[in-house]
Amino acid sequence: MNSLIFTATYNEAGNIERLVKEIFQIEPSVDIFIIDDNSPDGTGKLLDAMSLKFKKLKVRHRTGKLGLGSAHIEAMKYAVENNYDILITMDADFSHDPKYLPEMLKLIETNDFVIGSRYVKGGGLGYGFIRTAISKTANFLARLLLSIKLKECTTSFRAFRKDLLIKILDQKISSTGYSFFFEMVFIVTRLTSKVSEFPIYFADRIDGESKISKNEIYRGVVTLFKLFLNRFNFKKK
Ligand SMILES: Nc1nc2c(ncn2[C@@H]2O[C@H](COP(=O)(O)OP(=O)(O)OP(=O)(O)O)[C@@H](O)[C@H]2O)c(=O)[nH]1
Ligand SMILES: [Mg+2]
Repeated sequence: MNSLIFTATYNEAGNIERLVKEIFQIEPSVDIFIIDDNSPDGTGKLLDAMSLKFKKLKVRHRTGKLGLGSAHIEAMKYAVENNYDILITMDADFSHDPKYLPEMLKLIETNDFVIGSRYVKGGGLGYGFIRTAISKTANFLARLLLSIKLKECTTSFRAFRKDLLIKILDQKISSTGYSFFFEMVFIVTRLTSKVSEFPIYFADRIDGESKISKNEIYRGVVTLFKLFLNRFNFKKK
């Protein structure tokens, strides 16, 4: 099976080279696709230089910070257009450890969707008190209001099979920012029951700063309530 690993970058110059090297070390058979949103710290230039060395690394540049959700939708389209069987998405800051990739690739053989979970037995996270509380509250509300059975619905360490990606891209997806991640779990769990979560330890970022803004949190709450109001009308296309 040919697999694509995707990550989005915005100011990840301190992480991205090491991440690409580690992924290729752990899973030499995969390709990597990265979308950089014209990072002011030069991540894009670094990626261009790296893609000359690593032929299995493909880089797409966008003109500015167009949002994390929209980058993930582009990655889904890219995976389908280029005929990959599997797409795995992850953050570029080492919160998602590449050591979990072999387990994910194994689990996706028998599932349509796999998510690395901080909230199942054996999982955990390295955030401080406040961010842990925000993350737990967001997951609790999303699960409750959208009746999602998975314990994790916000982190982006995920694997998708191609057939599911095709179905997902047929649906209406309204988020462009961080709320994309729970909206996607909402959509996925309505499209298939072959989903699996496995425990991961989510470390705080190794280098650089957080990009999540108060505005994103506000937009997340609005999206959650919109999806809640629409959930009984969800129709598969
Ligand atoms: N291309 C692109 N990448 C983004 C954008 N926003 C965030 N990212 C990347 O998406 C991933 C997740 O963003 P993070 O800032 O790590 O979000 P977080 O994990 O919630 O917060 P911290 O780990 O505390 O920084 C990282 O690889 C970022 O570089 C964006 O607008 N465009
Ligand atoms: Mg992060």
